[in-house]
This record gives sequence, structure tokens and C-alpha cells, in this order.
Amino acid sequence: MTDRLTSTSKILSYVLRHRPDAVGVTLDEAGWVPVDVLLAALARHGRPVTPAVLDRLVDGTDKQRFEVREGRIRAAQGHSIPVDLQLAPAVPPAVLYHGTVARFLPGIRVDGLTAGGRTHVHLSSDLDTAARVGARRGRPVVLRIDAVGMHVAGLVLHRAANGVWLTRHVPPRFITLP
Ligand code: HQG
Repeated sequence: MTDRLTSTSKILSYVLRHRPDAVGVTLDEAGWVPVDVLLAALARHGRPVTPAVLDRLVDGTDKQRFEVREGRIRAAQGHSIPVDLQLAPAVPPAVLYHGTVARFLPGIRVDGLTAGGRTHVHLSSDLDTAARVGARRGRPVVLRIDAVGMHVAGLVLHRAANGVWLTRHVPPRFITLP
């Protein structure tokens, strides 16, 4: 992505996942806000985003962080504010992956994967994506998650619109540490 797209993506992620109040907008219970309301609010706060740039972020980026439906926009995942994305429980692939770093392993061994500041733990369906997620924090460590075991045990998983898998907690018994 160009620098401009990256910085706009970060602003939108911040507003739509964490701090809609920072630009004076309110999300509905499923995390949506009308596109025109959001663009007007961003412009008012000195962060104008053109519809063309927004279109590129919605359709044309690697990650598909944002969803647009019927004139409204929301973040596909990553929220810290409580929203109900209204995703149906989904049957996961047998194995999912979680990218992290070595310094978090002692905590993960004891408590499993916890959502921390977000509403959900994020899991990836492929190793490379998980490694990229871990690499945001240092040398990546990729954990193997027994997703089918979680499903059989009745733990609910959801697949966000951009393919990221979400769950509230992964107990240690479903995690294989490297
Ligand atoms: C760790 C990015 C200690 C966990 C990515 C992770 C992703 C624990 C960190 C999305 C723990 C939380 C989410 C425990 C979990 N003890 N550490 N019990 N349980 N952790 O950022 O998965 O670019 O909230 O391993 O691509 O890193 O923003 O989660 O390292 O999809 O679109 O606590 O963010 O997407 O970190 O990343 P995060 P994440 P975007």
C-alpha cells in the first residue's frame, strides 16, 4: 500500500475499532456507521478521506479490513469496543494458527489465548498470515490451534468477512506450542 493508504487505513481502524468518539460518530450495535457520516466527521477533524481512497481500502487491499454494505461501513474485525458483528458460528478448518512472540508464551501456557484489549482472539487459517501477525512484535512464533477440537468441545468460532477467525478464548489444551 502507499503511505497515504496505510495512514488512512490506520485512522479508519482506530475510529471503527476503538474510538468512534474521537471524531464524534456513533456506531450501531453491529459496528456500522453511514459512510457519508464517517467521511464528514473525518473531514471536520482535519483528516479528509476521499471516496476514491475509501473504495481502494474496502476493495483493493491485502487485508480487507473494512466492510461496506448498504451505504454503511464497519471494521471487519479487531474491535476493542463491544460490538456484535452478528456473525454466525462457523465450522472451522481442523487447524488454525496464531502468530505471537516468545515473551508471551509463559502467559499463554497458563491462561491460553485471551482477547486482551480486543473483543476476540484472532486466528489465521494459514501459517504465513500468522507469522506476519506475530512479526508485528518481533521474531514470530506460530502456535497451532486444534480448531476442530474446540468446535467439538462446543467453543464457538466465527469467520469475519475478511477470513480472520475469531473466538473469545482458546484454552491451553487446544494450543500446541513450538
Ligand atoms: C498475546 C492485526 C500473554 C497474543 C493482525 C498477541 C491481527 C497473550 C497479543 C489482529 C495471551 C494481543 C490481531 C496470554 C494472547 N498471555 N499474551 N494469555 N493471550 N496473548 O494485537 O492477534 O493489521 O490484540 O499472542 O493482523 O496480535 O490491525 O492481537 O500477541 O489480525 O488489521 O497478546 O491485528 O490486524 O495482541 O492481532 P493483539 P493479534 P490489523
